[in-house]
Amino acid sequence: MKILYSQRHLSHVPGYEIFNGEKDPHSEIPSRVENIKKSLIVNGFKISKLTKRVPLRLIEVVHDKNYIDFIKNWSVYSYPSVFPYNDLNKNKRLINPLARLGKYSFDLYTPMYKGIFEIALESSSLAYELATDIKTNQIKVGYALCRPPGHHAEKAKMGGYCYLNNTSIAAEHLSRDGKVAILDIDFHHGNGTQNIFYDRGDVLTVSIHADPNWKFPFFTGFSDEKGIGKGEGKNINYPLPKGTANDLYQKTLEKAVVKIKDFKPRYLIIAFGQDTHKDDPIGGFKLTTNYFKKMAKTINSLRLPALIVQEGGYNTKLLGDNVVAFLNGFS
Ligand code: SP5
Ligand code: ZN
Repeated sequence: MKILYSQRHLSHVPGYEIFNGEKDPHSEIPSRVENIKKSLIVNGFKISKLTKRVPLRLIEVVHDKNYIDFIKNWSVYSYPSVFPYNDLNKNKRLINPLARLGKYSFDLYTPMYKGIFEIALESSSLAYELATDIKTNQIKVGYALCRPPGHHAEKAKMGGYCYLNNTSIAAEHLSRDGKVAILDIDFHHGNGTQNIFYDRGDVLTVSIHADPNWKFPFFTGFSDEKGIGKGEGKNINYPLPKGTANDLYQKTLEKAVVKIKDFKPRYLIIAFGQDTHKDDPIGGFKLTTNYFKKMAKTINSLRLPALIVQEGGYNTKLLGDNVVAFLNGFS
């Protein structure tokens, strides 16, 4: 198993998130990835350094060109204050920075500042390099220690601590060689990944997550969102209730694995968050560390070349143990 890390994320320190009009401490902090890295080393995993840069033209297939330019050129530390209230000027080039910030965001958890584009790009590059190694048959399994995370970032909107959709960028890259299945096991619905591949028949998106009637991202993740056009039937959501424990999660995961097997993909990408753990501060499921190992075994019964992409998970003390349990179950 090849594991990729870059220290570039250390300079990404969001000051706070805004909840109900108040500043809250930000959950998406550097010690998340640092804790995972430490545990991996202690447990004998080797960590490799990034050597490739994701090409801009690949990002431009996944994300809207104007959205990319907006992130690239932003200059001050900012949170949105207004959001579009109708679609009337959806295609107009809005020039007011407040309008642009609202247009390209969907929450107040994801600050913008100068330099975030290069940091997000480095995070995507980790997933990209491993996807390339999988394409060229150099590895069977890779784990990208991405930060910032990506699965909430839509074609043209950031949110949920995500700017560029690392998982989707890797999926787009792999999809040139054959069908790709994405299994999203972060606690939250992978709305960005769903949005990006919603009309695609060659990329299956499956997400197991907290019921949106209960948790973020609130507006998507319902089971009747099944894809459109060629993508019809190729988006599958499994919303689960508050307090979901190992048993119900396992039953759901087994169903998801059958769907992936039926799709007959060439590659598997796992959007992996540890916020499903029982002691996660912003989750609400009850999965145990031991269960992370069984989860991985169940997924790996597919025996597909697999890219594991780091997404959420906020109990910085336990992230490492949960990742180690999962990777041990995989190899
Ligand atoms: C990648 C990922 O896991 N993103 C998750 C984004 C969800 N953020 C919602 C956090 C809300 C927590 N703040 C509630 C504070 C109550 N005082
Ligand atoms: Zn999450």
